[in-house]
Order: sequence, then C-alpha cells, then structure tokens
Amino acid sequence: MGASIFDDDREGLSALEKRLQMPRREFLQFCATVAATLGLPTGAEAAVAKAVESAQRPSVIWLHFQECTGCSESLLRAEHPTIEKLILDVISLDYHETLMVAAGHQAEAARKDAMKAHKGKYVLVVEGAIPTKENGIYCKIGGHTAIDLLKECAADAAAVIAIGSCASWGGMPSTIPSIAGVDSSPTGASGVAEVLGKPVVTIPGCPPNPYNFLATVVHFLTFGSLPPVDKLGRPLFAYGRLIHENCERRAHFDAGRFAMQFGDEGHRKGYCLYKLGCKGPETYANCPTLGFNDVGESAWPVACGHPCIGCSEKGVGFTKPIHTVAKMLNVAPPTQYPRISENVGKGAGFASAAALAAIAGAAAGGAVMMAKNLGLSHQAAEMEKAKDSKPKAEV
Ligand code: FSX
Ligand code: SF4
Ligand code: F3S
Repeated sequence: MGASIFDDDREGLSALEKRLQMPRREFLQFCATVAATLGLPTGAEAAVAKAVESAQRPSVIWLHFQECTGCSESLLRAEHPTIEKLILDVISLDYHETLMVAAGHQAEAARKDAMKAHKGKYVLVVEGAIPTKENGIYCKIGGHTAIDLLKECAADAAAVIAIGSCASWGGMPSTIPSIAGVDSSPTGASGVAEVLGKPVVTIPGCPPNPYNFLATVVHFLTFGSLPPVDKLGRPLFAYGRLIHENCERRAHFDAGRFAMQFGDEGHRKGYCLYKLGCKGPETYANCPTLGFNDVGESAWPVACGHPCIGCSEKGVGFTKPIHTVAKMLNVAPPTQYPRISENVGKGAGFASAAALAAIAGAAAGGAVMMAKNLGLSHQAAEMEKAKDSKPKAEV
C-alpha cells in the first residue's frame, strides 16, 4: 500500500506538499471543505484526501464554444492561489484553447493525442453553448463545427460535464431578441445534453462557482462516479436548495420588509430585494452558503445589494426580465435563522401562520401570510408615494 498523507511519513508528506505547493494542514482543511460541500458524512475527508493524493490525475479535454470564457476565468482568477492550483493539480488539463501554448495544427494534434491516449477514461468539460442553426456554422474550430467537435469528443469520454449556463442549456447566447416574429436565438444556441441527446452533469451559473466544479471532479476521483444530480443534471449538493431558503435577507422577506428602489432606505438597510426582481425564490443554487471568490462571507450578488438574476436557472436567467418579480416555488419558512422583530404588517406574523399551516399539513397559511405581507408592504409604499405627491399646503 502506498503512503498516505495521514501516515507520519515525512518523505511522502513533503512530496505531496511539493506537488500541491501547499502545507499538509491546509491540504487537509481543503479536503474537509470539499467533503462538507459534497454533503459527505464525517470522516469522508480521509477518502477525499487519499483520492486526491494518490489517484492518477484524470485527463481533461476542455472545449470552448459560444461563451465569454468567464467560467475558465472564475477558476483561474481566485485571490488566493489555492483553487486554480488545486484544479490544475487534481486534473491533467490536456486540451484547453485559452490556456494551451499550442495553436492551429499543434492544438488539434494535442486534442487527438489526449483522446487516443486516454480513450474511455478522459473527462470532457464543455464551456459555452452550441449553435445549431444552419448546421452549426456559427461556431467552427479547426474547420469543424461545435456540433461535430462535441460529438467526436463525447464519444470516448468517461464523463461529460457542462460547465456554465451556456453549456448547460444555452445561457446568455440562447436569449431571444425582442423583435416581433422572432422566437428563437439567432444562432440556435443549445446546451450539451440537447445536442448529444443524452443527460450530462451540468454546473450552471454565469459564471458558476469554481468550488462546485472542483467538488464534482473530486467526487469523480474519490468514488469513480459523478455526484447525484437533479432532473436538469445539476449536482444535488450544490443545486438542491432554493437560494431563497438560505438567503441572509430571508428574515426581512418573512417580515415584509423590502427595498422598493435601489438606494432607498430599505435598500441601504439590507432589506429583501424581492421587489427589485430578486429571483432567489425560483433559483436553485448554493450561492448564499458558498459565496464567491476567496473574500469570505457575503461575496454573492444579493449580499452585494443586487437581486439574484437567476443566472443558474433555465427559464429564469437571461429569459425573465431582471426586474420582474419572481415566482414563489416554496413558501415554507426556513428554520435556521433567528426571527427579527416584525414591524411591518399586523396580526399574526409569517412564521406563526406558516407554523399553523405546517400543523394543518399544508403551506396554504404561509402562502396567505406571505401574500398579505407582500401586499402590506406594497400598500405602505403606495401610501408613501401618495403622501409625497400631495400638493403642499400653502403657508
Ligand atoms: Fe461566460 Fe462561461 Fe457565462 Fe457562459 O460562464 S460567465 S457567458 S455561463 O459559458 O464563459
Ligand atoms: Fe433573499 Fe431574494 Fe429571497 Fe429576498 S427574495 S430573501 S433577497 S433570495
Ligand atoms: Fe447567479 Fe443568482 Fe447566484 S444571479 S450567481 S444564481 S445569486
């Protein structure tokens, strides 16, 4: 049996430290974080550590189609050197058009060589949508259409991961222009699963959180399979809950406290952004719990004061107007946040109504209270407006 990072083997440890350019303690912390992100039971970090330490790095072929390269950028531009270093160390990135030195025929040869050498074992990562109109002529690389390249590379892949919303379902390039009579995107931008005609793992977001990609790859390394997914191919560990369920502004939503305009008092006080078009109630993602970049807590759109636009949700991001209010998919209140005093609305609070609803076995009470709070807040805002527009009494 080979040495493990848990053995007190200085030689083994220093080799690992050298390879990852990371002290052992930091490495173990990383493994524990990834195991927790994946929702694995306590103790699983040992298996993760062993896999990352000893597994042969899987060959990854990374294709780029219609996109802005934000997915790759988000992996590579981390503030601390850990994430991109880990990703580049955990996988063997054998073909990536933005990062590779080779160009032209050399690049094509690198892709073919990697596919041949790792036939049936490589992971295919696709970034960007695939244009399908006019036989795919809107995106060609080395003389081949994106459709042909995708099909060719997917044929012998052990796993296919669509990274970003563009590859997941079409994302931004699939936006339909508001021109009378136009009902599809100009290039027919489509997702990977649609073009391949079979489900693939999708990691939507524009860009997605790099930790979700890293955790997915680490799952593959540790267990030899990709993590469990929902019906859209999204890993459940990352996309199993609505943003609204974990949002730090949720208590304000429940209490009926809303920012009505950017910069108003409610906005400055950190109230809920629902009325500014926040799509957290209909978007599944772990943005509030994971955060972005390495700047600590509160690094995600809503915490920064902007409504979630639903960038990771098909049919919401790049489809619904940014400031249209969201559809409520779940009215049950979360239990993990302390209540705040509810100074807007009268009578029973949202929480008590929802508790009654739970006792009755239905969420209808919660929904009624939510509608009441939304209405009251709107009423209050309307009254405020009416007050402002009243002619001032002459003195
Ligand atoms: Fe860009 Fe990626 Fe958005 Fe798309 O991210 S950040 S347009 S999801 O494919 O490069
Ligand atoms: Fe948070 Fe948006 Fe839900 Fe308000 S509507 S609680 S800002 S996710
Ligand atoms: Fe996107 Fe909304 Fe998260 S806009 S990054 S899904 S908070």
